[in-house]
Amino acid sequence: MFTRAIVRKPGPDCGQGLTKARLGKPGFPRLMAQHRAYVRALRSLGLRVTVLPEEPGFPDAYFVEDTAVVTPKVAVVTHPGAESRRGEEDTIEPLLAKHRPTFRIKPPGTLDGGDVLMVENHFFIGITTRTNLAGARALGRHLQDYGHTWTPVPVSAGLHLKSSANYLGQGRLLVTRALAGRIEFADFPKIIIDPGEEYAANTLWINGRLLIAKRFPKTRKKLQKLGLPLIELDVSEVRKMDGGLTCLSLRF
Ligand code: CIR
Repeated sequence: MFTRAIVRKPGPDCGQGLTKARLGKPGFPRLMAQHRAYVRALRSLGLRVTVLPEEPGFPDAYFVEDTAVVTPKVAVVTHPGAESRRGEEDTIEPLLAKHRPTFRIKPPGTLDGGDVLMVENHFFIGITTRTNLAGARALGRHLQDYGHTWTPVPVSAGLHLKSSANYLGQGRLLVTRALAGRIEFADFPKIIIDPGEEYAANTLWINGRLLIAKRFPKTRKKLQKLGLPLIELDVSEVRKMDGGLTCLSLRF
């Protein structure tokens, strides 16, 4: 059960962040409107949302998910894989330390929160261009110390693990075809994304409800069949910077 979330406002320098999306620069007013709608959606689900101010000089800082991994028992602040993002985590650490015993990933380990998928007590940690094995092992040790289990998952498509795989509650996963056959996910009932809708894999499950990206009709239809209440949000501007629904918050 999540009760809180932390988000950060995007800044006017949002177009200077990292991206491989080739969808053009985000429109700042539209991005802000989408961000506000996201915060409203989290609040409508009963979460207490802390909205941090923009962080000048860190155009990707509103993707707060990458700065930490928070479980019901422990928080681990990351050492982000992209050099331009290092430092974003410093303002997050004291906020989490109020709620959880808090640890940090140290170099040479690198880790982005977008690579960490929590499935009840188990954590899948994507090994990507942002998260290395040393970072995954360091996180894994902290998780184990608090009674969690974990497995690494090599990821070759998409930016992060959660760009391609997310939790739907009740032991179910939503995955792209690229990850559907992975042995690590073999024991889970899966909904597999249709080719062309890969972006829609980034859904956000919160307390039995699911936030999904607008304009992915095939995925929406599949998810509707689960009987999960869906909340559709427009994240077109977030997508231009390679971000999605999970990236915009830390939930705990
Ligand atoms: C980056 O490349 O780091 C940002 N532009 C996007 C980060 C998205 N974060 C996430 O998926 N957790």
